[in-house]
Amino acid sequence: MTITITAFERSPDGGKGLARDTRVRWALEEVGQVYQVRLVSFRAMKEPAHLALHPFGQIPTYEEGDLVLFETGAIVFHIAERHAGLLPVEANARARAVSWMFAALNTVEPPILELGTARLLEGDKPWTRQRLPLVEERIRIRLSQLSTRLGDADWLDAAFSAGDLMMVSVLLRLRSSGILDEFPKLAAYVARGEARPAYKRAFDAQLAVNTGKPLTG
Ligand code: GTB
Repeated sequence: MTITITAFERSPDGGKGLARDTRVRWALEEVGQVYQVRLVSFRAMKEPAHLALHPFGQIPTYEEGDLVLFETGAIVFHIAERHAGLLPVEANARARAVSWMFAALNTVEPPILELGTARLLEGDKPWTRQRLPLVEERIRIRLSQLSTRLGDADWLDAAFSAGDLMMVSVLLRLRSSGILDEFPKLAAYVARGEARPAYKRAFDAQLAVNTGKPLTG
């Protein structure tokens, strides 16, 4: 069955791979699923046709036959459940990998998103100078805990899983802040994720959309 996802017609990051379609592309590449992409403008996202797919008028969405999904957590979980390669077969290891997916989205990503909000949307507010260090400190606490747990391992729980895919995707949002580099084990962990051939294919595909340059090779 054809899989179609939606992505920004032009991502505000110009193709740095930070928009959330990249993590869905990455999951599809990891499991070897071919997919199509429908590009949507900011205006089209708020129109009825797209709102029927995504109640909050956002990207990405995922369509497969009569199944329509939104929320990258649900989409990546669906892909991982249906295809081999992103979740361990052993039941307990599988449950732990799912825990890491939730941890990425519910525990690590929120303070990282707060930093983006504080800088981009509230940067001109008089209280931002006082607030920023508090937000950054909350991120450092989480990264310190995560780094301790990761230790010298390559991945969070033995083999690479959808939990790592989600965690690396979330941490990538931090790179431009410099905070990630304060945690060398996590910076190396993210680099390992980015070095995966499936990630590179996903990244190149979104870059091609955002630079208008066709994929080669
Ligand atoms: N919780 C949802 C999920 O995980 O699927 C969040 C989806 C979401 O935030 N989508 C964003 C969106 O559609 C795009 S990814 N925004 C448009 C809107 O809400 O009107 C967030 C994003 C956007 C841009 C950058 N960037 O340029 O760096 C990074 C991340």
